[in-house]
Amino acid sequence: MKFKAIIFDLDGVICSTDEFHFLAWKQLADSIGITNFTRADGDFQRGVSRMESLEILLRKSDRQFSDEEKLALAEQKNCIYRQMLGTMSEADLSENVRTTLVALRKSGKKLAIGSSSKNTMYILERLGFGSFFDAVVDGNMISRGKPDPEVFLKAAERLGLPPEDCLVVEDAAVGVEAGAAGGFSVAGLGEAAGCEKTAYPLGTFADLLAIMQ
Ligand code: B16
Ligand code: MG
Repeated sequence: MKFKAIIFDLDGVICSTDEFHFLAWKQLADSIGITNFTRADGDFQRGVSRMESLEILLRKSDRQFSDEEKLALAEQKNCIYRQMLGTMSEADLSENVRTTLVALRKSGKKLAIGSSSKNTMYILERLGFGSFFDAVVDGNMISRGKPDPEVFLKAAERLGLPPEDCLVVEDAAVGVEAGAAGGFSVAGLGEAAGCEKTAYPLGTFADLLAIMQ
């Protein structure tokens, strides 16, 4: 048995909150006169922290913003995003993810979350998985965002396991970098499936069952 545990990224792996992120940033962009913020720009925000995501958006503006203004903009975006998260329910967890998580749990694997999001607990609660995971490490608990491995190293530490016993599952290139930098094997979904440092490209979330056998 190669891995004793899995550390999952949240946005883009367990759930599809990435669309809400894009729509909320787009709304913020429009409100400050940035009209050319696209989905392609949104893809660069995958996995990176809220403040770094804001910097990616502000590259499209001619204006300079003070640190105070930036904090206010990030807060404004988060309010819009939280309203969208409020519409989520257990029905928003795909059946594929739900049944795979339950099967992994039954097989005795330890399961953790390693997410950049400061809204992690709120999202897990909305999905009815607030107390499912053995460890949750999120954006509130780290001082360095992905591609730094801090979030995954902390999750492994909380599980009481070394990185080589844990598989990291990611959807973002920065997340794959973070996992590899921490000494983890990485499984990738979506764009992360094609990253050089991804050891296990996934066609679907359920492919994890074969890897973990
Ligand atoms: P928040 P993950 C990341 O979550 C998102 O992919 C990224 O788009 C977002 O900027 C970041 O969380 C921070 O989110 O504003 O909720 O703190 O993919 O690491 O689970
Ligand atoms: Mg992600």
